[in-house]
Amino acid sequence: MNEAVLAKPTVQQLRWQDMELGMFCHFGINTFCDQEWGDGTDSPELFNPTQLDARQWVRTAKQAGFAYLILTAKHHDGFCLWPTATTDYSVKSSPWKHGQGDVVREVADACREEGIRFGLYLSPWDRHEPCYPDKEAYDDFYAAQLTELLTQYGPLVEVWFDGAGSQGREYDWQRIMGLVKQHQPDAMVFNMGTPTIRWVGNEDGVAPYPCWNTTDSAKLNMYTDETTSWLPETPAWVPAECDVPIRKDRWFWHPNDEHTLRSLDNLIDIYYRSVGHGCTLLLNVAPDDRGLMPEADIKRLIEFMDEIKRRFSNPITRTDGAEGESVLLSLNEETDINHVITMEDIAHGERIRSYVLEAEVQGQWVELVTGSAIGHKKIDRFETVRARQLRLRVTNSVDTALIRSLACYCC
Ligand code: FUL
Repeated sequence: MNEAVLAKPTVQQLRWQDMELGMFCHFGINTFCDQEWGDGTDSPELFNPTQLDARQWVRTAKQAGFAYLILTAKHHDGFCLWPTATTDYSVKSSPWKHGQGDVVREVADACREEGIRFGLYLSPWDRHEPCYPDKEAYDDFYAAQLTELLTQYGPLVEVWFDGAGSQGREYDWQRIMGLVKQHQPDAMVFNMGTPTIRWVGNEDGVAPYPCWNTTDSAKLNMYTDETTSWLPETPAWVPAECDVPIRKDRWFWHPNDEHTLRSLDNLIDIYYRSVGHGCTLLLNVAPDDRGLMPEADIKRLIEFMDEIKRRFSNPITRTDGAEGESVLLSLNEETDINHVITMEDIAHGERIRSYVLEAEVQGQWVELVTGSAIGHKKIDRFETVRARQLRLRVTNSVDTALIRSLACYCC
């Protein structure tokens, strides 16, 4: 294989992969009904957050170090968080702000003000809409909803297409993709149609290793054969996004449910197995029925991200932009190390197919770790060694290995 045939990311995909961390916000009629999947019959009267503050959501995301935020504009129950012209089943029919409010607008504005990229989730499966069983009528309905979202809320970083509930159902993906291309050409497309990013295959927030970025390996790395529904124009480079809720199995907020909050250790493990495997982590933190991020979730989230910053903000030493089969990192004096973070320059594809990390300990080179994919990022951890030098040796690559950075840490 050579450079010419190697799959490569687009500029938009590269930018997206660099973000590494996104916050998912599931909010809607379910928030007021203590449920995950509304059947579309809950009254809009129930939607009444008394203190909704989108800035508090976005500030939380920013403080934690997230680069983007994705909001459920419509979940499977069909209730719309924006005053759509397509249905009355929306905020328009709710007591919140006397039917004059628009949650999508408030979150979009807050994201813009705080410098967080904004994305939207629009469930294809709609359990409320009476025309849903009529394929053509619903395709029109869905296209109209999507057009509103793509044209009225500024630049979107990602459009999230959820496959749940749609098994065996065909939507007009050609048309849907056409709308995204027309109105938001830079937005990532999650999972369906001609995706530019793919579901990692589970809702635990963890990627298998290796998790190559290419479509031809996606099947091997996913637990489903989802790729079969992709359109033929799907690009060869389709990086994975790892979505997971901070409260186990709870995408929406539920009362008296703090015990489901994931532990700090669990979240750190998720980080190692998502970002640390070269993927993007999309962590769901759900606003409660006041319309605020719950204090307990914020506390856990900040604890989590503070710990990640503590571990990885200050490398002992680091080198950028190296090339070739061997990269040496001198530590000047004997130093304890137990983590190495390696990034490949993926603009040119995933050239590295296997590598070994070695440390010079008391004059001897000892093997620390062997691996295959590096891709956007690989975090390796190992028993602490007191080393003078660190060496990355690329044992197999399809072209000259390009190392964006190599850094070591002691955490
Ligand atoms: C799933 C949905 O069914 C869940 O409710 C949630 O939205 C999750 C992100 O995707 O497929």
